[in-house]
Formats: sequence, C-alpha cells, structure tokens
Amino acid sequence: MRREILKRLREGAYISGENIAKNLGITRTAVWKYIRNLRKAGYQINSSPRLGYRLEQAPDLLNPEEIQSGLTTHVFGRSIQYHEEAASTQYEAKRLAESNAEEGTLVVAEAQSEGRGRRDRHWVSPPGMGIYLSLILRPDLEPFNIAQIPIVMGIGICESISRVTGLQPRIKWPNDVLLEGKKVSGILVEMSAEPERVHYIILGIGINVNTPASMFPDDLRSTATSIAEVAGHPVCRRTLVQRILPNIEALYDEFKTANFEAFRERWRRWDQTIHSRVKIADASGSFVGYALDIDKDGALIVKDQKDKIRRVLAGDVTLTSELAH
Ligand code: BTX
Repeated sequence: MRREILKRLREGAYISGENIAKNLGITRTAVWKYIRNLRKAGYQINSSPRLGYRLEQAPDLLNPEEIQSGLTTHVFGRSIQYHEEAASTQYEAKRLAESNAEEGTLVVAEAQSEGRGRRDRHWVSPPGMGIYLSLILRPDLEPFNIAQIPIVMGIGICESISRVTGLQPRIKWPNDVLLEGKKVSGILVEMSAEPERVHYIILGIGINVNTPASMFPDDLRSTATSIAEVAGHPVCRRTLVQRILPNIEALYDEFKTANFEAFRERWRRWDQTIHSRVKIADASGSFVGYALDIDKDGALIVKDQKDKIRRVLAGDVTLTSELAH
C-alpha cells in the first residue's frame, strides 16, 4: 500500500487524500497514517488543505520503493529484501538462497554490523553512507568460471560510477575499485557448489558513497576513500544502485554465454595494475614483480624478480607505489 501511495505521489502533482483513498480502497485516515509514516522515514510531503499532498523530496534510502521506481532491469532487484541494519547482507542472501529464492533477488542494508570482505576480513559499513548489497545468482556454469565473475563485475561498477559522477575509477586486479589510488569499492563472491555444478552464488558489492574520511578507522584512512570525498559533494546512492543493477545484469547475461576473453579489452580500459610493480600476497606467501597482462581466463601474468613468468589466479595485490605510503 505504501508503495502504491508513493507511486501516486511520484506523479508530481498534488493529489487529494480523498482521491488516494478512493483509488486504493482505503479510508482517508489510513492515507493520513501512511503519509505520516512516510514523513517519519524522511519523505518531504507538502500538504495543502485545498489541493492535497505533494511529494517535495524523497530521502536517499535504498528501500525497495526507492530502488524499484525507475529500475530498468529484467531480473536483478525485481525482488528486494531491505534491512535498516543487517549483520551482513551476504548472510541474509545466503539464507534466502537456501530457501530457494529466485535469481536476481537482492538484499540491501543501510548499515552492516559484520560487513565482510574476502577471506573473512571486515568491510566497514556505516549507516546511510554506502551501498551494501548482495545478489543471488544461479548461473549454469562450472565452478571454475566463477572466479571470473567479480573481475567482470568490476567493469560494471567502474562504468556506473563514471557515468553517474564523471569520475574515473580504476580497477586493481582482481576487483578492487579505486579512486585516486584508494579503495572505494570491494566485491565478494561466495558460492555453494558441487565439483561440477553451482547451486548459487552470492555476489556482494560494497561501495563507499558518502562516507566521510573521519568514519574510516585510523588504519584505513590512507587506503580507503568514498565517492563524495573525491567528488567534493554527496552523491545519490539510489541513482548509483539504479545504474549499477542494469549494468551488471547485462555483463552477467553476456558472461553466461561468452568467456572472459570477451571482456578483456573492457577490463583493461579501467585497469591500473598492468605495467605496474606489484606485490602479490596469498595464503602461501608473497612475492614482488611486474604485472605484464591479464590472460584470457582473468589470471594476472606477473614477471617476478628472477624474470620468471607467474600466472596468478587469486591473491591480494599491492601496487608498489602504494607501498611507499
Ligand atoms: P577485501 O577483502 O578485498 O577488502 C577488505 C579489506 O579492505 C579490509 O581488510 C580492509 O583493509 C579494507 N576495508 C574494509 N572496509 C573498507 C571500506 N569500507 N572501504 C575501503 N576499504 C575497506 C572486499 O574485500 C569485498 C567487500 C564486499 C563488501 C560487501 S558489502 C555487501 C556485502 N555484504 C558483506 O558482508 N560484504 C559484501
């Protein structure tokens, strides 16, 4: 009902309480209660005794009403579970996936108390500042291909940030999105699979949109940033989500029928890793080298200090200019 009322208010003109009540088959008192709750949630609604109600401004919330109004996807975000605060949207999405939620189901939170990065690291997720979302995917792919999904999704995040803000984000292999050399977004892919069959994937995306530098813990201040910090003004999170979802949906559809090779050029367009000195670290240790290229499977090709060519499939990359910090 709330969504229906908002839909009518979004048409822009004044609409009387009586009209809304008649259209939706509810009482005028019920309309008034919905309006009161919308105002409480941050919607600025003007009321005039003669003309009725008019929506002046919607808050930058990532609730289903806001995301879905004007969303152009076919599958992604058609079903949304919204939380003012979640431990992690990954956990919520996993729970939904286990109870057969359909592909494209989106979990969004305004804040996360246990936001997660790769290898059980923490993702800082202060309320109302960033985008914290998880999507359920059910691709008919072999587990081997799944590692390429976050690499491909990085393209969609860069393209979307660039379109909405005019900024030029860059990707650090495999999928850190950077602005001015600092991390602005991270991607996490978790899956449930058998050796040859994927049951589902949870694609998690975190973006620092309006997070002020002061909200990052001290140890992240030199490596993390937000879009607003770089742009110099706040950016509408809803607009960004509405751009990202169709963008990554199109990439995903293409990925299911093509291999990574088809994305290599587009990925290079945003890349900051190739032709850089890098330090690669994984569970087994670390080494320093020079990034030569990304191959047709999305692996990073690195020449190490003994001139040996190494093919890196996973790990954390530090650009050596960052090491100087
Ligand atoms: P990652 O392992 O590449 O990055 C985690 C590391 O990044 C941390 O160890 C820390 O050094 C740094 N970091 C933590 N928080 C931030 C931040 N807000 N901005 C910049 N750097 C940070 C990247 O993992 C994957 C992140 C996915 C986050 C999304 S949010 C929605 C979904 N739910 C969830 O719990 N995780 C995903």
